[in-house]
Amino acid sequence: MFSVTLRSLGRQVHQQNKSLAPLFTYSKNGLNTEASFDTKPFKLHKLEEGPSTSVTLSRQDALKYYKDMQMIRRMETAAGNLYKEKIIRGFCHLYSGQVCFHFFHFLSTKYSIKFILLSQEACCVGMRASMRSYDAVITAYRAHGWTYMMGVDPVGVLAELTGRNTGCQRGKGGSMHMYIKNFYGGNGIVGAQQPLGAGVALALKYQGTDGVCLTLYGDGAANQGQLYEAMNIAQLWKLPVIFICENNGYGMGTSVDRASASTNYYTRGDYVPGIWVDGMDVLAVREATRFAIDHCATGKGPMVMEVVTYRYSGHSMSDPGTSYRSRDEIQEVRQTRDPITGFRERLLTTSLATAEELKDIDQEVRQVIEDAVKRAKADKEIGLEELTADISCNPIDTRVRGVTAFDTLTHRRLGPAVNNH
Ligand SMILES: Cc1ncc(C[n+]2csc(CCOP(=O)(O)OP(=O)(O)O)c2C)c(N)n1
Ligand SMILES: [Mg+2]
Repeated sequence: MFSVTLRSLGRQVHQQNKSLAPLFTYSKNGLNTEASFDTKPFKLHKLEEGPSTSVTLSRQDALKYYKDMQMIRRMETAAGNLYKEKIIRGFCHLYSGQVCFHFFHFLSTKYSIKFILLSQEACCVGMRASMRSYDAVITAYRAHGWTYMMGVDPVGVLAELTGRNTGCQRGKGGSMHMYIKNFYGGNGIVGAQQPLGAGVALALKYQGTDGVCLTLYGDGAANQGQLYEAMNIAQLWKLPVIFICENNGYGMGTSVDRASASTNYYTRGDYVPGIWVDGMDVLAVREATRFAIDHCATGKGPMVMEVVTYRYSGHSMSDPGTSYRSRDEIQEVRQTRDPITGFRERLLTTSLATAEELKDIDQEVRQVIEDAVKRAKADKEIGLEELTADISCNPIDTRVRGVTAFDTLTHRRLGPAVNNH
């Protein structure tokens, strides 16, 4: 039932990665300062030239990407455990390999609605590596990894999930509603962020910057009409937006082959140029993103990027993810395409890092996440008076409906507005 397309693509990627001979430069201590790799070829739609398939990686960047991917995976594992302990309530979609937890925290502490997300670390780490400080991002509900990559530390993410005042939204947003400067969040309605991303791109253009908005959505959301409305206006107005389809093979329990008349998502913008990218290779994602940003920032209009990845877990915490695909399929991806294992092997075979160094990073990451979990459990929740604060940037009405229309609460501004255009 699983996407035959994805499975065969996965095998091709694996075979090609194995046969690609890296080039490297030795430094004195026997470790390389830099190495070059070939990525799997990008597939192009309405483009004469694509990103370079020959990529260079510095040792410094290599260690950073490795650490970031491990941090996201451990953070998501910790979120999964906190959810199982019932300390995180509500929605939770993980992004590890691609995992994501959504959850509406404060108002849903009494309900145990389960959700999870899975294995897509290379996607956000690779994209972030090519972004400039003023580029923007908006994504769907698998937002934890992106929140971290845009500058929130693991305490800010995990404490948000447990609804504490040290969470990045002071515990009022939860899994699907995390934000920081230039990050327009987690959005829980499938497809809703696609026109919003075009709007953010319009704002960037209107303000006279050459900033680009990375607008992410899943393969399931790629069948939503509003995506095509957004693409139409983006092409007409040459908006600097990259429509990024994270194709993880499934929308909830439905495989791409069952849901989409065309699974070539990179071509589905029709008149919008597109690129197909191996989303399990952080370097391929980095190069493709650099290319797409350059395209959009130079006034050529939008671009579509299909990033092929996978989710190990079910859709959410309540989905074991085994009724619509086989355990063998998941195992095969873990063994042949895992973004972290594959990258680790590359670093070791090219002597960009030693096994000891990577072990030290693993240990450091483990400690950071352990400490963040302690904080996420121990920190305080906000008081009731803050529950209705900071809802609007410039509130017209200072009274907010409470449990009933007759039981109102006061709206106050406590903190500065973020992303206030
Ligand atoms: C408008 C809307 N319809 C349905 C849902 C329920 N729903 C939540 S996630 C999801 C599947 C989305 O799949 P995909 O876009 O591939 O994202 P992934 O979970 O694979 O990251 C659906 C149907 C929703 N949240 N919003
Ligand atoms: Mg999907």
